[in-house]
Amino acid sequence: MKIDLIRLHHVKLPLKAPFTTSFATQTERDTMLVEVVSDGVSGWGECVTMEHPYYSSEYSAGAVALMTEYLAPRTLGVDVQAESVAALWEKVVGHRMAKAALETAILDAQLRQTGRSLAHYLGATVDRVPSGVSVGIQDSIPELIDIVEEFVEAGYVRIKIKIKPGWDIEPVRALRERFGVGLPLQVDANSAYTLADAGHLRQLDEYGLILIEQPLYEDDIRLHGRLAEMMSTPICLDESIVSARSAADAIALRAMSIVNIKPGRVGGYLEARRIHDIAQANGIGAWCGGMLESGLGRAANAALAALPGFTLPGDISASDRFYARDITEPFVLEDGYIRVPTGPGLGVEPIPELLAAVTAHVDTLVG
Ligand code: OSB
Ligand code: MG
Repeated sequence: MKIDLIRLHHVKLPLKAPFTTSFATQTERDTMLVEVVSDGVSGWGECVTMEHPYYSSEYSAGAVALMTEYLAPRTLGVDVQAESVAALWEKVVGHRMAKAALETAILDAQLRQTGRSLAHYLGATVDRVPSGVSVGIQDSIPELIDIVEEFVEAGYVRIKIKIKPGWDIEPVRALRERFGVGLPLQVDANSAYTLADAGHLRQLDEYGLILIEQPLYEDDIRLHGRLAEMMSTPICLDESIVSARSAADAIALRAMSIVNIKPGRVGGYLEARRIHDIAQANGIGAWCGGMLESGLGRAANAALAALPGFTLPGDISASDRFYARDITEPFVLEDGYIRVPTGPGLGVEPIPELLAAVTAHVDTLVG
C-alpha cells in the first residue's frame, strides 16, 4: 500500500466539564487527527497527546513536529503495511503517541481496503465491552458523591476516581459509606506519591478497591514492586508501561498484578495486543485505558478491549461522558456496555460538519 498524502487535522474538542487529575486541569482536548490517503481511501488515527507534557513527555505540538519532520518523510510514497511500518521509524526514539496515530491511520486504511473490521483483525471475541468511567478530582466530597451517583445511575459498571495527596483516603471512605462495598471502585494517582507514602497508601487496603493505578513515578518500576509487598490493594501500572518490554519487566519485578493498556502510550494497537498477550500468558489482569478520545479513538479502543485477555472494565465510556457533540456517530451506553464497531477499519469516521466545527487548520503532507 502506498500512502499518497497525510493530512494533519488540528482540532480543539471542548470538554463538557473540566477534568482534573493530580497533574493538571483540562477544559478542552487540543490534538491532531491523522488522515492518510491511499488509492483514494482514507484511514484515520487519533493522536492522544495532551497540550502539555505533564502526563507523558510527549505533547501535541511536539507530535505535529515529529510527524512532519520525521515520520511523514519516512512513510510517504513508500510501500507500507501496518505490520511493518513501525520498523521504518525505528531510528526515532520514543514518541510512541505520534507513531501510534500514524500506524493506526495506516491500519485503518488497509482494513478499509479489504473490508475487515479492526476488532476482527485484532482477534476480538465479544461484540460489546463493559464500560467504566474515570472521575476527576472534585472541589468537595458532596460534589464527588453527586457526580458518582449520576454515573452509577447512567449504568457505568465501574468507577475510577483520580487521587492525589490530600484527596485520597477521605473520598474513598465517603464513596464506600454512600454506595457500599458492592460498588466496583478503583483509584488512579498518576504518579503523585513516593515510596515514603507507603504507610499512608496502606490505609486504602480496608476499602476493597479493585486496584490502585500508577501510585509512583513512571520509572519506579522496581519500587512499585516494593510497594506491592507492602499493601494488599492490587497495583496497576499505566505511565510505566510504554512497551511490551517494559510490561514483561514489570511482571518479572512483581510490580503490577494488573495492567492498564493504552494503545497511544505504547506505540499503537499492534504493540497493545502484544502486551495483552503477555498479560494473558502470565495471569495478569488487563483493561483498556483512555485519553479522552473522540469517537475515532474510542472505536479503536473498544475493538481492542474486546480481546479475551481484557479481564476488567476499561475507561471506555460513552461519548457524552466528555463531549456534548462527538465528531463521529456517538458511542452510547447500553446496559453498562459499549458496542464494538463492526464496519471496515475503525468502523466509524468523522462526520464532515462536526469535524469542521472543531478544526483549527489542516496541514497536508505530500512526498
Ligand atoms: O491516567 O488514565 C489516566 C486521562 C488523561 C490522561 C491520563 C488518564 C486519563 C483518564 C481518563 O483517566 C480516561 C478516559 O479517557 O476516560
Ligand atoms: Mg492512569
